[in-house]
Amino acid sequence: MIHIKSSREIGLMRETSRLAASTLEMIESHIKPGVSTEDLNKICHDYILKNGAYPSPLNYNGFPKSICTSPNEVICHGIPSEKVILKDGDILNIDVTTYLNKFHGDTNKTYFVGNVAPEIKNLVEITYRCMREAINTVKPGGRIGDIGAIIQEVAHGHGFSVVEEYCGHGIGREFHEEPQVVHVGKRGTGPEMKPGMTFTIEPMINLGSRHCQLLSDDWTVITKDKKWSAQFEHTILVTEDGHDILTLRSDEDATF
Ligand code: EYF
Ligand code: CO
Ligand code: CO
Repeated sequence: MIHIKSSREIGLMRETSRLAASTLEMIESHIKPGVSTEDLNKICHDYILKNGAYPSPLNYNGFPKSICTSPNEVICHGIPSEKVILKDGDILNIDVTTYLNKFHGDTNKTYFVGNVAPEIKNLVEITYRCMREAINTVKPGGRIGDIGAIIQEVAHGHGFSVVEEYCGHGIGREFHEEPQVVHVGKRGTGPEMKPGMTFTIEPMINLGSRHCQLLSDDWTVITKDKKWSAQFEHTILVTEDGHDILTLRSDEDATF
C-alpha cells in the first residue's frame, strides 16, 4: 500500500527532510584530504542529535553507523571507518537519513575531495542530471516507471551504466515504504503518482559495468569492475500540480 500523507504529515516530512538537507550542507566544509569517514560520521551524528532527531541508519537492520560513506568504487552502504582517509582526487557520497517527529527524510550527495579528474567529474555531473531529470517527471498522473526510463536514457546516452539491485523507495513514518522506485524502466508503467505521495529518487550510476559485489562486511556494495560510481538522492513530494523537493539544499537550483 502506498501511503498518501495528510497536510499535517507533509508538514512533519518537510521538517525532517530540511534537517537531512542541512546536515549535508553542514558537513561540506569538513570534507578534505586527511579526514577519515569516521570523523564525518561523528560530526553528522552529533549534529542530528543536537537538532532533536535520530540518525535513521543507526542500528537499522543492524547497520553500525549513523550515515553511509561511499567513496570512489563504493556504490552504496559504505561504513564510516577511521581507516578510510580521504585523499586528493577522491569522490565521496554521504547519505543522511534523519528521524524527527516520527518521520524520516533521506538525501545524499557525491562530493569532490580536492582536485578530481575530468572523467570522474563528468560521471558525477551526469549522475546529478539523471536525478534532476527524473524529479522533473514527477506529477499527478505520472507513473513510477517514468523515473527509471529517463535515468536510463540519460546515463546510457553518456556511456554510463545504471545499478539495478538498489532503488529509491517510499518514505514517511517508515524509512522504506512502497513504492519501490527502480532506476531503469519503461515510461507509462508502474504505480500512478498521486498528490501526497512521498518517495526518494536515488540513482547509482557507474563509469563501467552495472554489476555489483557485496563485501565480506555484508554491508558495503562496490562495483564488480572497481570502476568508480556516483549517486545523488532527494526526498520528493507529489503535489497537486507537480512536485516539491523536500531535501533541496541552498547550493541547488529549485528548478533544473
Ligand atoms: C539487508 C541496510 C540494510 N538502507 C537503505 C541498511 O535508502 C537508503 N539510502 O538512501 C538506505 C540507507 C541505509 C540502509 C543505511 C543503512 N541501511 C543496508 C544494506 C542492507 C540492508 O538490509
Ligand atoms: Co539515502
Ligand atoms: Co534512500
